[in-house]
Amino acid sequence: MTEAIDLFHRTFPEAIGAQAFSAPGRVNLIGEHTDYNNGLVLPFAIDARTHVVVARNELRTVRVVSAQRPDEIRTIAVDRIDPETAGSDWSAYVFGVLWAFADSGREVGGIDLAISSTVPVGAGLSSSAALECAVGLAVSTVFGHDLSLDQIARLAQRAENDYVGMPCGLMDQMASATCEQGNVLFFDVGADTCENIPFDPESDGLSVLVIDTRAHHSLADGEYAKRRASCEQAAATLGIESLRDITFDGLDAALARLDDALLRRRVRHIVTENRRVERVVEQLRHAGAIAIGPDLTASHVSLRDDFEVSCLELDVAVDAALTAGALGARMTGGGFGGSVVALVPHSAKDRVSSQVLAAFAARSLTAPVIRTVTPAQGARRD
Ligand code: GAF
Repeated sequence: MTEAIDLFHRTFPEAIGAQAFSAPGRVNLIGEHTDYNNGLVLPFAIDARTHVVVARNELRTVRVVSAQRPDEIRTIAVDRIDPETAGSDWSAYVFGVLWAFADSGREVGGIDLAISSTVPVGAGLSSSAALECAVGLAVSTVFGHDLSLDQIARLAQRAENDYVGMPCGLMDQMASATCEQGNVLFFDVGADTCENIPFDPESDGLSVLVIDTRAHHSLADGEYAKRRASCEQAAATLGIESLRDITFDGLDAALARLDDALLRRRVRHIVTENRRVERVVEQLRHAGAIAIGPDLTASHVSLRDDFEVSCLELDVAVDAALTAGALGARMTGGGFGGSVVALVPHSAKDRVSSQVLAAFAARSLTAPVIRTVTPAQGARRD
């Protein structure tokens, strides 16, 4: 936060009345690629955050600077923010949020912003949602809209879908905006309900490790959109609104009605993944985190074999973590690179870390970054 405050005052020395906001990255415990199928997800916020310091200006212009590139101020006139001319760099996530406010009939004006972040970019930990939600809360507050965090999440998703051009679901923005410390967020997208479920692996003698493989594949490169299109095609073929409408017991009958083997695999992942989320939620309620490992690992196998969104680095990390004593491990986020989440007994933590590092070194892969994470607070005014 101090970095963003200093950057703001250095860059915009004439500004008065600056305010600070932040929003976190997220790890998804389970429920992958289910959000845009009206399904179930179970993310939690992590204590890596994007900080934004803002003040209104009288120039009817948006000016934004980032600690990563402190000498470049990105500027755009408020009335010229238009998806047709949106660039593809980080400032699009900021301008896109202002566009989403304006496009939904909410008045915005000139604003100066300074940004700094500890959410790693390209690690599958939702750095873009953290930026959008921090900016969304800031814009809502300084222009007097006082939207709920849920509304901010939806505007942030709108920015990403329609301004940046990434057809994501709502999970990441909902997690970054609304998660609560000490809880996972059970978000049923189709029913549009959110429930906080206490998640305290430490009390079960467990840690959650996030292994950032540093294989940074962009979700905007088309594979994510292809997965989404396949799911929509399967739903259309089956004559249903979304794959959420297929129950676990109805899976075999649905698969029998699909000729295309690829679509069958995609559908099987979504339906079994929703089932795994339900089971993990039940386990967290009744048996604690100690019981959820097998479903985490089964989720990875399904994402690897049926949804085909894993990659060598993710598989190596999962396999090494399990061999070294993790109770469960899976890729988290969109895939094609990014991070693995592993549930690890305290006694095996050092062994898991060193064996994952050794497995990467043995294959001459870039060394991963391994962090312990705990469920943190969503977007807030600081
Ligand atoms: C990305 C998307 F942004 C999310 O909406 C979600 O679909 C996820 O991939 C996969 O579960 O993070």
